This record gives sequence, C-alpha cells and structure tokens, in this order.
Amino acid sequence: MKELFKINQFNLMASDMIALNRSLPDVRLDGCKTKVYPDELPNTSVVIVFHNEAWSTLLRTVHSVINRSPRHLLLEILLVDDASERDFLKEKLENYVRILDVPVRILRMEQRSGLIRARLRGAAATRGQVITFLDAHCECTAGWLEPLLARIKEDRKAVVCPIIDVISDDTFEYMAGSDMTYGGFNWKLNFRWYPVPQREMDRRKGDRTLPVRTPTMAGGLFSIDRTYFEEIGTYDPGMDIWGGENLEMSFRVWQCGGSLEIVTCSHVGHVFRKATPYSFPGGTGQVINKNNRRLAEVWMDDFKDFFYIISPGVVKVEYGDVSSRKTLREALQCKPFSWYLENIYPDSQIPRRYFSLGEIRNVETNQCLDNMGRKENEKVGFFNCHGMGGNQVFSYTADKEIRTDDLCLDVSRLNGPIVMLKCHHMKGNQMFEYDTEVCTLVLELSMSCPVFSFCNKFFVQSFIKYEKTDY
Ligand code: LR7
Ligand code: MN
Repeated sequence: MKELFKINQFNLMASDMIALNRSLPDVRLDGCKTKVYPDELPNTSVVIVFHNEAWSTLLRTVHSVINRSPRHLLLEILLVDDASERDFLKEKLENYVRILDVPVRILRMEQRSGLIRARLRGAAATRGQVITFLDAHCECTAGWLEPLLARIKEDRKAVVCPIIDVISDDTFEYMAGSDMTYGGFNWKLNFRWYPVPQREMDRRKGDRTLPVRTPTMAGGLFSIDRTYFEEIGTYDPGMDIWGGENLEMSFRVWQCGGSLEIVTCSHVGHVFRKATPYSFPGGTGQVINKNNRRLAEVWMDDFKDFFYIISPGVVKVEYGDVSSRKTLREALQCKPFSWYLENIYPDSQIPRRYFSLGEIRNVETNQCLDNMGRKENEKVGFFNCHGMGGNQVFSYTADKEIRTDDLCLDVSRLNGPIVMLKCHHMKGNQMFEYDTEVCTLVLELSMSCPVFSFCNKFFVQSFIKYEKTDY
C-alpha cells in the first residue's frame, strides 16, 4: 500500500479495490433534494485533463459523470491526455471508453503542456452549450449537473462551481464539503477556503440552497457557457503546468462583468492530495511564480505589491509577454482590482485602503517585528531585520490594524504580550494609532517592555519601507 501510494500520492490500492461505479451518499441539503429545474436546460461537454492519472480514479470520474447526469444534458466527454507516460492510458483506455453509453473522445497533447493549455485544447474541441471542467479524480453525486446548468440558463455570465466534497486520499471515504466556506486567497496568492461572511448569508436571506457569490474558485471543477468562455478570454495560454489560472479566471470574471458562484445544491467529490505526484518542468516554484506574476501584472494593479513584498524573490522570475492579456482587459473594459476588493471581496486579506506596507523596524535596535511563522495566538516577535519579506511584512491599514495576511496584532491579553489573532475588523484591541509625536516615548517604552505589552498606543517605532501618502 505504501509503495503504491507514491505513484499518485493517494492510496491507489484502496482506489483499485473500489468499484468504478460505486454508490455515494446523498449529502445535499434537504431543500436541494426537492428542487425542480426547467426541462429545457443547455447541454454540456465535460472536459477532463490528466497527466499520468491512475486508471481507477480516472474511470471512476468518467463513470460517475455518465451515471449521474441526465443523458440528454450530457453531450460528450473529452479526455485530454497531457503527454502521460503510462501504457494503460493509451490503447487500453481508447478501447475501454469506446463501449460506454456516451461519446468519449480522447485528445493527446504532443508534449507536456500543463493543465491550462490542455484545458484550452479540450475546450476548443467541445460542441456543447456549456463546458464543464473536472479534475481526473472526481466523483459526481446525484443531481450534481442540473443546478449548475440551470444557473447558467438563468444567467449566461454566471460561472458556477459545485461544492467540492472530500474523497480521502487515504481511505477513499466520501465526506461532504461545507456550504459555509467560499474561495479567497492570501498575500502569497495561494487559494484558500474562508467562512462565508455574514453579508453573503444576508444577501441570500439565510437560504443556504441559493448560490454563494464567491471571490475566487479552486479551479478544477466548474461549468461555463461555451460562448461566454470565449468572450471572456478563455485562459491565459502563457501559463504553464499548474497554478494561478484559477485566480486569474476568478479576477477576470468578476472584474469584467460576470459572476462566480458556488451552487450549493451541486456536490462533486475530489481526491485532495498532500503532495504533487508529477514533475514540474522548470521547477515547482518557478512555474507557479511565473503564473502568479502573469495574473498579478494583468489584474491586480498596485495591489500586486502585497504579493511582491511578501515574496521578494518573485520579482526575479521571468513571466513573459502579457500584452495580449492586457489588451483583453482593455477590450472588455474590465473594472480595477480596487473595485473587486470593495464590491466582491471586502473581507479580503488584502486591505483595499492602507497607509503602508513593509517591515516594522525598531530603528534603535535594528530589529523587526516578526510573525514567528504565523502562529496564531502567540506573541509577536522581534528579530534581526532580514529584508526578505515573509514573516516580516505588515501593513498598516486604513482601519488602523497592523496586519499580515489574515492575522492582526492584538492586545486583548491584559498586561500580556501582543499576540497575533485573526483580524476581526472591529477595531478595539486590534486598533493601533500611528502618532509621530510620541515617537521617542515609544522607543523608551519599548525598552522597558520588550514584549510590546501595552505599547500599542505608542506604536511608531517603525521605519516603513513602502509608504503611501494617499490611500
Ligand atoms: O501538467 C499537468 N497536466 C495536467 O493535465 C498537471 C496536472 N494536470 C491535470 C491533473 O492530472 C489533474 O486532472 O490537471 C488536473 C489538476 O491537477 P491536480 O489534481 O494535481 O491539481 P489540484 O487538485 O491540486 O489543484 C487545484 O488547483 C489547480 C491550479 O492550477 C487546478 O485548478 C486544479 O484543477 C485544482 N483542483 C481543484 O480545484 C479541485 C479542488 C482542490 C482544491 C482546493
Ligand atoms: Mn486535483
């Protein structure tokens, strides 16, 4: 079992022992099970790209699509092989899919291209009214498709994702995902799940069966109107292998007049892995950073500074030519990133308005405020300034919080040290005044209270690398 695990970074032995058409629990909210959808829904092509996927997970994906989609809504399945090296994915696969009840076409990339260009290839070959993308290790559950298509029928500019349930990489147990989380991202431009905020619950008047407007998507599982996919600029073909395309599409859809939603009545499982089984030609970090730079340069305006300052090495990564993507942004008359932050993602980790961004240095000791590896509820540290971003980047925001990503300096512990807690935007113990008048006082005080306790009022012992006079 342990040996087989390494091949795909999931328990292949378990997967191979489970039927390709296994039953799954119905994990939908009760209100979803009784919903009625229009008879006339657009049909879909399903595009699944894969590189060296395991037989059982790939075919279980295919069977679950066929078995759980109304036949008239499923036009075809396109499998795009991103230059896999496994024999069983060649002729054996072609022979297997030939006998299935739904047309399955296999396209082969001549060379390893990455999931973005593989999806572009698949999408270009589709004939359905809607394109549905899935990873190659998914399982669709009962009623997964109708709510996605119904939402697109209602609004062709809605790009819709199912709730992504968790298929254990260890036991292949099927576990319901939550309808109370949605997609965001952090300063490093990693995709992250965050709780659905109250404003979004209020907008839906508490009805959890209505779609959640999500700032970003995970990327692997979504449906989009085929002509809208083209209209909005498909994908950035300059992105390699893996990463970044999901945020790129999320920003693009929102900024250019579409919407991105999690349709909570649709559930699809995905095998979440802790490590990547395949190679990244060019190096993992290089590839992801290149993709992230492309999206930051095109879509994030000045807010790209958050990404660049927290990981300064990134600016050395070549990202190629993005002029055609910038032209696209112009042509579609897309809104600025500040609009997105204000209207779509006000709870973002990146503050829309802020005074400064950089290190907080005690000019006497030359030490810098350090988040100590982001340990929540632990005291914030002081270390020699290293100028490498990372744990020593903070922003002083318009809300007067001193934050790094989702963590804020907080003085809620009476007489205790200043700790890092999740930002709550309620001021109180997370509000710091910047007051140049008391600057010297601060320096003295900080000597006597090295852990910073109660010095929050006098926070100024700072040299801020990057100052904005006007936020
Ligand atoms: O070079 C490659 N060529 C490929 O064809 C690398 C990958 N792939 C295929 C691969 O076989 C798989 O079918 O692309 C698909 C996605 O790759 P994974 O499964 O290794 O990626 P992931 O599940 O870790 O990654 C998530 O983020 C990616 C960013 O580029 C993509 O958007 C994935 O589709 C996405 N997966 C999901 O959204 C599922 C939920 C995960 C979460 C959160
Ligand atoms: Mn995946």
